Amino acid sequence: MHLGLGSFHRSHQAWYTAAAPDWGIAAYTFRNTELPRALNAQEGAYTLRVPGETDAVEAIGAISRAHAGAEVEPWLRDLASPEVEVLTLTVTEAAYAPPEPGRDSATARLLAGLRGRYRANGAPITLVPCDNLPANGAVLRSVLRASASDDARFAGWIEDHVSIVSTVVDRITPAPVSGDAEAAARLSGLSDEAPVVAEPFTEWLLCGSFAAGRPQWERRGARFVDDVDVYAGRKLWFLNGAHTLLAYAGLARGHRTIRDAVNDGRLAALVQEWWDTAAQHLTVDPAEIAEYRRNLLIRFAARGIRHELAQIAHDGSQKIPARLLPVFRAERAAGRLPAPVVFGLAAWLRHLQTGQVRDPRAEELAEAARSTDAVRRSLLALDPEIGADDELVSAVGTELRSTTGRGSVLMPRR
Ligand code: CS2
Repeated sequence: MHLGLGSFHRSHQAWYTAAAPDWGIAAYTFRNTELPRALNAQEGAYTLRVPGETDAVEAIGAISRAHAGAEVEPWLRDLASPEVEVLTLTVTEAAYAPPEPGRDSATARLLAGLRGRYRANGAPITLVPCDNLPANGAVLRSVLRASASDDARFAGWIEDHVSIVSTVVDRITPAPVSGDAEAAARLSGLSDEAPVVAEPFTEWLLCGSFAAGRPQWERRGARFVDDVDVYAGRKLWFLNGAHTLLAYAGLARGHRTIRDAVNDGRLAALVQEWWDTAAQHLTVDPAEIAEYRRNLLIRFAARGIRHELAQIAHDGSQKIPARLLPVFRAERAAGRLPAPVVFGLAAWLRHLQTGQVRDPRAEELAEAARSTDAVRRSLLALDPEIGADDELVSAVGTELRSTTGRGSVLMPRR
């Protein structure tokens, strides 16, 4: 089963599962989108187009059926079935929080589903969180622990029968744009109402044990490793951190896509400075980091991948803590104030001030950004420790106000 049916699931986990014989995916989204209907009309199949030298199109048949948000019954039935041995999740960073009473959420449904399984037969199952959070398995484990703590037996069953695997996932997969279906049809001859476009690069690292069976994802190069933390740092800081910087600074400078932003010399320099800073806190062979950085520049500038900055700018309050703040803390501990983070936070605040913000904490953040002590309040809302750092607060304020020097990066291009 999968929870969080969208383009990324279909370019990543479903693509890996497609090579595993005997496995199929019951895919769920909690949004009531058209996507499940479109997919079911095609028996779950869809095309994945990978622009590149060959512009390859592949038909993927891993999804057996798809369900929209309102379909709670099949969700509970599937999750109670011992035939289901693995549940992968792509629910966004914001979803990893204990459920609030009476509110529907990914964790509320997950908990309801697991409770149903526990009562029905208690068959073991493995959860595979695939969101961009460090130690995503440990985070999900603590959310489940906190949520099930009122029922000791159920909590005990979770400990003994629910494995949680930590992962690092990677494949740049922009939201669909008009023209995708035509392009897929032209190249493949297949008509597809739900096409996906993704870059050629893909990576999946998994760490932990499986309580029951699992698809042979390694057939397509997934790697089972003893420790994912260092890979998580590499991915979240270097790729996602650069994405976040490019998104906020790029929007301020009038760009629309990652490709445009990274082709802007000033922003490219900012990204390099960020990578130099982050590299000091990662215990990875410098040659490997250099290679990773070179590849990222190629991936960001790839033709045929229209990755909108506005999409990446969503949910900043949930993304910045995983992408920029660990390096910030390490730099602070070494007695330094890292300029790229100061700059990134200023660019994020500038973005909040535009009012065009999609974020689970949008209201609170917009309010903070309007107040007289806007910088401190916004940073406090992001993270209390960050907001209490006077030197940072003052540097971010200066950056926001300045129209020369580094601050001019926030100015629209002429
Ligand atoms: C992006 C990611 O939208 C975002 O915030 O940074 O979705 C990114 O494209 C993926 O993590 C790449 O693997």
